[in-house]
Amino acid sequence: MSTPSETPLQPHLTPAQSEAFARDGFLIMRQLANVERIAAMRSLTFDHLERGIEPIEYEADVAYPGAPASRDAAGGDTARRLLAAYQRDHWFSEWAADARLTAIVAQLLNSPDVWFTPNHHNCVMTKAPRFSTATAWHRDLRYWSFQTPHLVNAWLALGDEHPANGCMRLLPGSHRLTLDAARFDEARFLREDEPANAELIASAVEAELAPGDVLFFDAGLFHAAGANTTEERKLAVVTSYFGRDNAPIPGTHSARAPAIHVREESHA
Ligand SMILES: O=C(O)CCC(=O)C(=O)O
Repeated sequence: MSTPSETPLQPHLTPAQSEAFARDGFLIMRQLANVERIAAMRSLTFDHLERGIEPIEYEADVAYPGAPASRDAAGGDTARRLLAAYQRDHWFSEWAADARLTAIVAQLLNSPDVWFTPNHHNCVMTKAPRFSTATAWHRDLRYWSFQTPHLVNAWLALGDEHPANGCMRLLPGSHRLTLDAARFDEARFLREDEPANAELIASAVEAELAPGDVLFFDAGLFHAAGANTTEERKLAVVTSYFGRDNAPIPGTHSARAPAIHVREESHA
């Protein structure tokens, strides 16, 4: 587990970190959340899973290859995500608006003001042993509707993440690419049988994380993840943000619930 201390309240990215994020589309910051916070969020997650507190997305709902065919099939009641994390408990809403977290997001978005969107991610990923499925290569932005593509996700590990339990896999620099429609399938995943994608997919890196580490990534970055082949659930809290240059397009899913202003210029 992480040490009891957290990083300073207003962490400043080094020029090298800012450049790495611009170039690669992701940045891992270690130990942003402390033991107490991680323990509280883990225990809430297990409690909500145990009590089946909705809204929950089940493996059967995503219908990825290998997923249980329906909620009634074996493993069909395996929770993949606890949705609406922000609304579940103060530990989650405080994390989404945390000063350290949003200070980093502000720098990555180059915006002194930061808004949290409750309409995307806003969840605890609960990748389970046995019935979890792999997630193919995609950009989160593919179904999001914003005025600009400038959004950043923050993926907080509530436990160790590594290839065996299905950690995130990333294609560095892929947020800057424009790709032909022929390289995608109908659900807008990158086609793995398409020779034109081979070199890109071969550039994948694994995001290994320890509890309290945060993977920040551009919502346009291609990423994927494997199934959990271990005996323990893998838990991560995922939140998404945009800055002053952006806003959800009215009338779309991205505008359904109002965005929450989690960082104001006066804090910058
Ligand atoms: O943990 C996973 O399977 C990846 C989830 C993911 O990529 C997403 O929700 O966008």
